[in-house]
Amino acid sequence: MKNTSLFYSVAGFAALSAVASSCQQKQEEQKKYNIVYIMTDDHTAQMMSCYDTRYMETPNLDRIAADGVRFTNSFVANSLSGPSRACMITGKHSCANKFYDNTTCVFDSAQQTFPKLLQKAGYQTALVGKWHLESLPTGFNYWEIVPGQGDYYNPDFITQNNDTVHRHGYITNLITDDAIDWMENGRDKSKPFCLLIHHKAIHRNWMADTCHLNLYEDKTFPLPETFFDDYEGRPAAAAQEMSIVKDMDMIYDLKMLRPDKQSRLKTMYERFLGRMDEAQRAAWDKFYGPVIEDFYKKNPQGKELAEWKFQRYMRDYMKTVKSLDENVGRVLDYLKEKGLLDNTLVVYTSDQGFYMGEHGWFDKRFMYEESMHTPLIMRLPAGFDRRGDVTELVQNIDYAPTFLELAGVEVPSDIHGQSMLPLLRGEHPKDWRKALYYHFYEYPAEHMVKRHYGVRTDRYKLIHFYNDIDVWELYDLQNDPQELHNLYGQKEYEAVVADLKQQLLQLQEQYNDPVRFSPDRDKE
Ligand code: SGN
Ligand code: CA
Repeated sequence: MKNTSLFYSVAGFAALSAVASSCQQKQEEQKKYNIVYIMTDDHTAQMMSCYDTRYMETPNLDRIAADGVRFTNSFVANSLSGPSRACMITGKHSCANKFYDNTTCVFDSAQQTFPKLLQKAGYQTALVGKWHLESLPTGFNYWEIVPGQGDYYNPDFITQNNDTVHRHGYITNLITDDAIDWMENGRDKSKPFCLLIHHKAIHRNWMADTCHLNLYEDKTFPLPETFFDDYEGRPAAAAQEMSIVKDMDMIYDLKMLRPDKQSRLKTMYERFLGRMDEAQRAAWDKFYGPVIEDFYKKNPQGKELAEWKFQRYMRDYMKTVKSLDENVGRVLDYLKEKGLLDNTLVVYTSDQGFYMGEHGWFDKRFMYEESMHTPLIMRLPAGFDRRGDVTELVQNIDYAPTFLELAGVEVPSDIHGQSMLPLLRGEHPKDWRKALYYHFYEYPAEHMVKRHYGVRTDRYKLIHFYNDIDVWELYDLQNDPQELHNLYGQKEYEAVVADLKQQLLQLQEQYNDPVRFSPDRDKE
């Protein structure tokens, strides 16, 4: 692939000059950009004020967007943690990186990843936080990860010698401490660096830091319009088990612990509480005690209970985001204080989106908007003048080629994604993709979201649910942004469907996905 990074064009020009002195080379070396990539878990754009002002303020995240760009059409390829991380780190869809789901896969750590390629090119690479790919990280000068999903309080970390160490404190603070410590004391400062900060927050069960427990309690949020969705014409949506009303656990998710009450996930919640020290537990009980008492006294039922669950979910989620926002602020302040901001690309994203009550849900997995969409904002280094919104269709497979190109490393031809650098320079390439491919595999499994693949253009979305079902869905995102009306099978959309099926097949062929739609069977 052609190498067009800003660094390289400067370097290429310099190489043409008569004398390429060692002094010049040194200057060029210093020009190499650093990359700070912050990825949270399950943080959805609805809960970031730079995307959505209805719910909460995220001033530090907004700083990134205000000083840089906000992607308005940013999506994942497979809306689940492990698969999403594998797509991101390889720049390839699940069918190529082979990490299809969280439950059966182990990432083949011998395969090509962008940190390995950066490291080979002289970058210092580091990863801290959630990894979730089962095999140990490779391609990093430094790493420290949490086992599996990690814990909110006093968590364990796996260190590079495969030891498990126990740390005291709240997870989001600890991951940030580790990241800043590596930037300050761990790396070779004569080299450019790429640091991946992978937060555990805001994953279920949304346990806030004790200092934030009292926030947002005076706020009441309107139920999303689709909260009581009846899923008409959408059998896969009807079959899920991620409903706030039906599936949210009163004790584990909503924290209504009382000795005489039982729930499916009570033991897990008790295990989480068991990690707290006395002071943390006292602060926790001080806050939740009165909430629990009030809840069981009032004993809400039916719609009143549904509304109560939604409000508690929103508040817990927001409190957990609050820590994140503050800790992103700490990273930005560090970079600023050390004079690194001008030379560093700062990326903030999530491993996928999340439902905040839309369709009545929490969790993700579906190709429907709130889950397939993921926040993506970037603070750009000097030399990149683009500001405001980038509206092109981008996907998490694009991060790897973007970082490689930024670093002046040739992008291997087997990478599926496209470098976003032209977009960051303010260009609107004519050959930019017109359709995105999506494939979700984890079924049967928790939350019971059926297997599906599909294609999304700027206007339409076509989804095929398969395996133990054979159902197609078509949405006109312009007229039906909430995806309530499945138009598949309607005569006036036949041409649209035919066109989308062609695009779908073309993408499945391009990415060599063996599980693909069969046009011949379709004609039967
Ligand atoms: C856990 C959660 C699920 C969640 C998956 C995947 N259950 O299993 O609600 O969908 O993680 O999330 S829990 O009872 O353990 O909280 S992912 O973001 O890691 O893919
Ligand atoms: Ca996740």
